[in-house]
Amino acid sequence: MTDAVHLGSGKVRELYALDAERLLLVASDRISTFDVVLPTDIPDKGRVLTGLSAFWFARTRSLCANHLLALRPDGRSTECRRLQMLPIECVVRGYLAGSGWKDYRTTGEVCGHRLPAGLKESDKLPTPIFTPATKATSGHDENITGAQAAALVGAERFAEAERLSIALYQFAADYARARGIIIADTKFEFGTDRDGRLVLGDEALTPDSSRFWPADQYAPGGAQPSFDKQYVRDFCEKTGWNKTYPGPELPTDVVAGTRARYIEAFERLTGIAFARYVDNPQVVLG
Ligand code: Q0N
Repeated sequence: MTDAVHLGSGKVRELYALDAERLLLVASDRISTFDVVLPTDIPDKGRVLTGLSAFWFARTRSLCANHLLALRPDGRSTECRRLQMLPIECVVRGYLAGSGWKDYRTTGEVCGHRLPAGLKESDKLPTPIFTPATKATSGHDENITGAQAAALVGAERFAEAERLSIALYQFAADYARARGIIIADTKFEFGTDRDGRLVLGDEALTPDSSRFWPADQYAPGGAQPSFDKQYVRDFCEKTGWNKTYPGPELPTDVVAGTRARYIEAFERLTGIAFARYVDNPQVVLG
């Protein structure tokens, strides 16, 4: 890390250049809710997300190439291939939530996909849909139609990104559902390598890039509890916080409960004890 050049920060992650071909992606323990990063960390959250993402990368390599080169012993840093990132967010929705639900309620469509009439909030969709968004440099990503996305990346790239995104989502959603977790939707970021091949980048199929719902509490017709952030959301609602910066400090019981939920998601999905991951992160690659 001594000569790694800091390239940028996400809300909860940092990106460094290692050399011309490699990046270092470091996941912090920061947590955001209602789009605000809170002042209190969730210990091990960065390790949980890094481990989960690496777990999925290892298991989806036959579906789609990805940027993962190595997992560092700290469990929160990954060495990645440096790509040329596409200027779109590749979102797949299997259920009607968030901006998808909002758009459906006002237009009957999501990103140009006409959906059946009469769907309720959080309903399962007849089939997963690809709902691209533009990467907003500040503020919120904006949903766009397939035609708009194809104009940004080219029709052929668009079709390939759509096919790969749906295949990845389908694989992970089926896998997670068998372990009691609904992946309602997820966001992928793809790039191209020097040979022009599409490669999955960023983090993938984590609770930060997806909506994870506890399957045993699934009840369409309203918003669903979040598998990972529900204690945080409930606490924030209770304080009467207006959801603008700065957010509230979290009490120790909310921190502990939230940390336990992240670890539970990791262990349910991977079938690996989190303590084994901390001891040797390579266990998720097997
Ligand atoms: C890249 N972002 C957006 C980390 C995540 N493999 C790559 N090659 C080139 N660029 C990127 C990647 C990746 N992943 C991805 N920015 C650059 C998300 N960032 C925001 C900051 O934290």
